[in-house]
Amino acid sequence: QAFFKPISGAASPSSIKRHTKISVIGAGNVGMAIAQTILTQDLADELVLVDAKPEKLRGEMLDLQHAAAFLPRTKIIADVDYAVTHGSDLCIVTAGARQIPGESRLNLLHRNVALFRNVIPPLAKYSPDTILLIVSNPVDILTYVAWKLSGFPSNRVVGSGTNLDSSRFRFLIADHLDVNAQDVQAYIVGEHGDSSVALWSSISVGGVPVLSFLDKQEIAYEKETLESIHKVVIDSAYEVISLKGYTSWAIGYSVAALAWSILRDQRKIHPVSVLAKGFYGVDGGDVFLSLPAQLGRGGVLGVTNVHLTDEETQRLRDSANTILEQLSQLGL
Ligand code: 6V0
Repeated sequence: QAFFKPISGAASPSSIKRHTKISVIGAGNVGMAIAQTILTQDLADELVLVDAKPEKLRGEMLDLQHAAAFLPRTKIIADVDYAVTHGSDLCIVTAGARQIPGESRLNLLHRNVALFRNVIPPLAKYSPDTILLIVSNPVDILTYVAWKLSGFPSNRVVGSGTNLDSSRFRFLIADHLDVNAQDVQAYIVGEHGDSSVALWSSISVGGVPVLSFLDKQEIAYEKETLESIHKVVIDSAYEVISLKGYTSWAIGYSVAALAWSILRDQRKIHPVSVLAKGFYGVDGGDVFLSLPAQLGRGGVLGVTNVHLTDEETQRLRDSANTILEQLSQLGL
């Protein structure tokens, strides 16, 4: 006898509401921070975890399932077999190899490309209409690799890119000016990493353009302080890793915000890694790097035309060339 006496003719939940399914590949620090943030946001009806380590995977799945009494209802499943991901609306890839002491960045890159050969084709096979959101580093290069290996159109392959760098930037500016970070509009674009480009000319706080305001007030020393903030942003991932061993919370929130914009068709603008050829004078070849892009249910809907100074344009092209140089060593 059923515990619940059904009302005859009542529609099943799947016929009432569209079913949203998110798969997170890699149940490490970053994948689990993303998974738990997604759960708190009532974004998915089904959350799938995939990892290569079955015990760790099952442990993480059970631990999240045990929080069901405190969370919006979400079916949480986990498996080492990619068949479990079938029909996903969004696949978030955080699987990655860790750098071995003394290993070159290039060697690590080759290992991560080999890893992606095991991850991306099955995702594309089981969810041919999915959107791929790549988080594993080096994110711009691996987003390109995912695009190539999936055969998807470029609007359905996006990298988390400098979305996190930009939120660190907004936090530091807000902290310095004693305002709310959500009122700070500021973008870091280009490569997620050392060659990222801060778009100074477009920073505004509550609608006030910061640089021209400082220029009018002739507060030159403030300008220098703001410039030093970009350096702190670049160093901040290294600092967190040296202190706690990895980064997780901020990337978790940052990727969950991207997932929200995509699956809820928010059409919000995020600095994320997209196929940049043809934008802002990037014309050296197919390269993924972060630009302010509009995200919605179709994936990347477009790239906004932020005003860039000549210096910012040049830095963006340099950033593109740095990535292209590494891509040329992959032989894909
Ligand atoms: P981690 O804790 O080592 O987790 C990686 C997970 O991937 C582990 O659980 C592995 O078992 C799993 N894994 C390895 N190979 C496979 C495979 N073939 N299939 C499935 N799973 C596999 O690393 P962490 O979670 O800290 O970082 C994950 C990745 O995110 C790394 O590449 C980081 O560099 C990257 N980050 C990217 C950021 C960004 O802004 N784009 C920010 C932070 C970290």
